[in-house]
Amino acid sequence: MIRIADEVAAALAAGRPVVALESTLVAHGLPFPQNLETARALEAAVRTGGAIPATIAVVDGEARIGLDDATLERLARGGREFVKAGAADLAVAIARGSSAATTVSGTALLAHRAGIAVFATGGLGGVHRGDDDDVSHDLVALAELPILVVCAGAKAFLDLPRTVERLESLGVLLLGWRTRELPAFYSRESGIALEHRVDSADEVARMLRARFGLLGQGGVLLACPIPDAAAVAPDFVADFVADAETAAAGVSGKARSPAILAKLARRPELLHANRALAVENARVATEVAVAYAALPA
Ligand code: PSU
Ligand code: MN
Repeated sequence: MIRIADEVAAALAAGRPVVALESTLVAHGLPFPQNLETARALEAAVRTGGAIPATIAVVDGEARIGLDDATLERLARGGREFVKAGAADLAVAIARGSSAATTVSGTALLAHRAGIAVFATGGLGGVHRGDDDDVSHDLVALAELPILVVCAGAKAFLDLPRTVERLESLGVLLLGWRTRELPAFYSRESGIALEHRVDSADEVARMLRARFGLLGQGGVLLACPIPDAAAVAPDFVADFVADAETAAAGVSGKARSPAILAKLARRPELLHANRALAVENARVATEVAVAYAALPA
């Protein structure tokens, strides 16, 4: 059973804008208490922009679309209680009555099942460096589901050129928000050129309608650069990523990204940047959700 919070259900029924938010970023991407503060800031950014936030997680076996503040706090404090679940893992938590934080793939699937088309996160999963076989399910899920994911590109410690190639092979539409360069999570620049720059939320909304309606296609990725004030210089990031990767050398599979992020979050400027980019993505996603809901039928 999918349990949709009253406020979210009412908005969906009335065709008002809703923005999905994910829970792995909260439970496994940022340390407590900054994770709770960020989760609340993401919801606040969506409300300020005129939409209803729907943070998604599996709680005691129930797929939940929209969490109350007490549950958000339980998620943020939860540590191991909320296992990291991609789309493939959701059934395990649901069948066992356990709890799970949902990744981009898990969140996108549940958002889609609930009828939500716009979703904001921090950074997408992708192809890990040095291991072309370690590819996040995020990419495939995005290709299959008619959903918009707004993110600051893929996370900085991934192989960005290979991630972009993979998105292209999968047929994901990759758009740059007011940029022709793929953002690199903590930094605004990656050196990777994007074919499609978009400048208005309305333009993105019309692309979504063409993809999801007329063409019957899957996901769109809107890559949104971190705000200037919080951005970190690429060489500075590169040094810390190298250290974090060394520290996480023995960690593979699902635990790998959280282990690297945990190490990176010890640098105050990177922790601050991660929060700032996630909030910016929520803000931009809200603009698009509002424009999408306002499109004439
Ligand atoms: N963005 C962040 N922090 C995160 C994530 C995104 O700022 O922790 C999460 C998302 O849930 C994404 C996951 O789906 O990291 C990717 O994990 P992996 O590389 O194991 O696929
Ligand atoms: Mn992985």
